Amino acid sequence: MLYPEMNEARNIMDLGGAWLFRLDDGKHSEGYADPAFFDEANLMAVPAAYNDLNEDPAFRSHCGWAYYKRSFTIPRTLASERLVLRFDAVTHYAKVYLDGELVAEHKGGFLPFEVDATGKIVPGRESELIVAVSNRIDHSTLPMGNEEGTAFFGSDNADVPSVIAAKAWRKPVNLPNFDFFNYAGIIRPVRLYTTPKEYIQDISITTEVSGNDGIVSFDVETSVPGRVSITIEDREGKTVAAGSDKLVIKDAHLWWPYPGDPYLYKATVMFGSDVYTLNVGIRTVEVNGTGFLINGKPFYFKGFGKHEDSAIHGRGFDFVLDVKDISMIHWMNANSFRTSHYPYAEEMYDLCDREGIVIIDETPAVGIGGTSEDIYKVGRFQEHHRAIIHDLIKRDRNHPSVVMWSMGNEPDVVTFPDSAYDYWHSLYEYTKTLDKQCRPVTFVCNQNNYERDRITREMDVVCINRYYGWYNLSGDMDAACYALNLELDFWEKICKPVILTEYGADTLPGFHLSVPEMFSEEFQTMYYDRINSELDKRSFIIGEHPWNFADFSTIQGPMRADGNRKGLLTRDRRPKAAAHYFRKRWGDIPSFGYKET
Ligand code: BDP
Repeated sequence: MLYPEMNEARNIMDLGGAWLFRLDDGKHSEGYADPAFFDEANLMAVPAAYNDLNEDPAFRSHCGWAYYKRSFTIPRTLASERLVLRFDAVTHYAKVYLDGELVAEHKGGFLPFEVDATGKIVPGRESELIVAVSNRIDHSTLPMGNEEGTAFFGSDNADVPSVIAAKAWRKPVNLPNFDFFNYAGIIRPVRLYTTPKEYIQDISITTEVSGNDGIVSFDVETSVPGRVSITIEDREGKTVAAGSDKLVIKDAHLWWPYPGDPYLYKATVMFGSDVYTLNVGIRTVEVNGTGFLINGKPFYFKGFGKHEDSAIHGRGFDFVLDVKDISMIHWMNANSFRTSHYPYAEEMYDLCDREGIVIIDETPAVGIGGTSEDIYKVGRFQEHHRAIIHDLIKRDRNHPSVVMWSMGNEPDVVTFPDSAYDYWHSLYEYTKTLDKQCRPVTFVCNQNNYERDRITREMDVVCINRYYGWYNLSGDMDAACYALNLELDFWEKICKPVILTEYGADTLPGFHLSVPEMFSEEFQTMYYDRINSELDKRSFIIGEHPWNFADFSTIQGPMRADGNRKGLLTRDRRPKAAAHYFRKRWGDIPSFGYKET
């Protein structure tokens, strides 16, 4: 799906701002509020997560529907245009009503959807837009919520009669099977954009390198058959290639990750009176033995698992924060991150293309498990998971920064290993069919019985989250390193590239100790130094992603004091001591050829 663009053929109107908003009062049928319901409404910022924008505790703990409303009128001069209403992300389920008519329903909180509103929105006449949003999570949603009555961080004393009774008595609650706050609402921009009546529907590009030349193949979908013409300009604005599908750029500049030059060409696609421009980065990606090659050279991932998370905005789109995060990524001499645990706002991918930051692009399939039964049999998420992978690849396939797809994070793959194998194997094969650039495919596995887990080893790159020294062997870094090495001996025999996609320690900024114990800044630095020394001895380890880039909000519970504190940065992006440690370490580690033998 193409990102909305303003150019000589297309216009954009932003529908962000202060909308009317009300949490469901339990009296409305699933996902519809009549306009009178808004008589007692609050004001709500769009885009933003609604949870932290009101002091009524119901906003944070709400479970179910919430309603947004606004009116608008667009200029009469747009009468001859095609009008498209686009939502970049509504978390997790949306019903959209235009002047009382249901015009769209969308499941999944982190990918865009749009409605052709031509004829429904009449230029010069006021339109009323109501959006019903559900934040409900269960075994049919991704991320997944628990249905057996226990939140991620609470054992809830399963056989205590009074606790059982209280659980049955309380009003419905979301029980996330994942460790980040379930922020909800219209979290990304809402826009109306125009195209000519005959228009470019979609564009997919693939890039190859042949000798010194770059070959860029375009697959352009149009609303009606017709001739497409394409030109490519270099950074100076000079046309370097022209054609209709396969364009050759002589002596091409390749796109290189930071600190190399992330060179971008500008492609202009023309069809009738429609025009769409996009950045094109020419680079190759492949796995070879235990190497991950970008432009044929072995790349070393230095970076993080991240979240879209900040004070007040929650998970709401925040361009200022994204620019700051890119600056901090550069400051720490990192070159990559994983979009843990959901696709991020498209603006971030565009920044990464331009800044040379490499992305492992992850779906919101987090929390698959958490039940005593076989989740692959009792769950109702499978079709949805496929649809997400399909839409994710369609959205992000043209970004040179995206080098690998992650189908999900930490599913249960050991309780029912055969079901897990069948499920993930077929999803892997499906994902492979969708990407013409044939990027590597993976999923990220949790600390488990790696001998029993049959599927992680089948991924193109083995991505493992490990907390030796934190959740197990807590504080004992000698034992932690011993255990880590036993496991790494196992992975060495698998002969695949391995990335440590998560490892970390909760750390309270400003808590200092002379003897480094857990939660102190000294422990966090020592923990990373000890683990990294072991990673450095293994040539098949091709990346290190500490967990997490910054502290972030989670559900309340006995394991979390003011959220997850494993950030190298605080939630407001101030460095802890470990951030300085990594800045130095990564300054000394090249992006290419670090472990070349
Ligand atoms: C990992 C999860 C991540 C958590 C982290 C932790 O992938 O979402 O936040 O553990 O516990 O298992 O800090």
